[in-house]
Amino acid sequence: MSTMKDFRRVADEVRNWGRWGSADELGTLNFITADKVAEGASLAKQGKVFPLGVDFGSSGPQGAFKFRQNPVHVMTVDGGDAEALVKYCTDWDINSVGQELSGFFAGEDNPFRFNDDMIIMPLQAATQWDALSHVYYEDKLYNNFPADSVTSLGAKHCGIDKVDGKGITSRGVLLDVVRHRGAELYLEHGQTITPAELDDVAKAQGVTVRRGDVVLVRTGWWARFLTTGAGSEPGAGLDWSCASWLHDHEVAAVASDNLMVEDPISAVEGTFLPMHMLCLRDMGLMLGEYWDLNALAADCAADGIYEFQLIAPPLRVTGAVGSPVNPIAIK
Ligand code: UVW
Repeated sequence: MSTMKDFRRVADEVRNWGRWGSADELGTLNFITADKVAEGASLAKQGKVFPLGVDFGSSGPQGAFKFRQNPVHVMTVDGGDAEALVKYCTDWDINSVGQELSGFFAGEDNPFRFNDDMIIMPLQAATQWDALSHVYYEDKLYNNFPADSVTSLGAKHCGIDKVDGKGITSRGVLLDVVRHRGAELYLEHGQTITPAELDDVAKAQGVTVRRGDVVLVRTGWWARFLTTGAGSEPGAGLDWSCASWLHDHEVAAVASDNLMVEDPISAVEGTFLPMHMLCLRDMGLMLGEYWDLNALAADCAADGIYEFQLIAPPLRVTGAVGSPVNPIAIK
């Protein structure tokens, strides 16, 4: 078990505050230069597309942890309303310009009908990016911004809306730890992934992790969830020391198919999610969770190509500390 003293030493080593200026809110996304974007795009050679997002619905992985629920999807207009709209819409002031357009929505001689819906959900409910403002400690966010600048109005600094200019698109690299270990479906809890193993997997796959890459680590958690529906199973994740590996490789962002990227049971005595603290607050490195890497992994194993163009733009939710995303890998 590591101590908070070990943690603080690593935090001092990996901290990127000031590296891209005192106003920077992009963190390691700064490693994604124009050349890097072009390098990523050059990897889309075969026209194969892999959507990496999971379903946003009532059968998602949330619920076990009381502060997060699965998405609630509600129809606000559906086929059941069609008759009522025809019958009553001329009496309803259903648009801001009033009667003039109400016949547009429905009418006995007008065939036009429509459906509308809305969704209520935590932004962290399914496939997501953690913004840099998601996790902090000792009253500081990334780049020395005060933690109390995240208020009930949202994140003034390091919100997910701040990274919009980056796309996010780069070279993606899959590190398939499940396949490397010869596991059937997934890694059991306790089988933590170390920095040395990340190097071994990359070497065995014949791929090099370079500056500005988005690294995807497959643990099999999502495949396991699809068979059990157990959203609270910890599964395996990265050991907290992988923060130094990500720092040394100048990775732009990291994502995984599990619920927290890192091992949910902390190996640093007296704290929780130490890698979150190091990545989000000290390094300024975004974390992606609940990414479905199964189809991509099967294809990489088949053709031996573990690099691809990755396109994963978050929603521009003003001041949000995270965002749903539907990432796409293209080979
Ligand atoms: C927490 O559980 C706080 O964070 P995440 O969703 O990033 O795992």
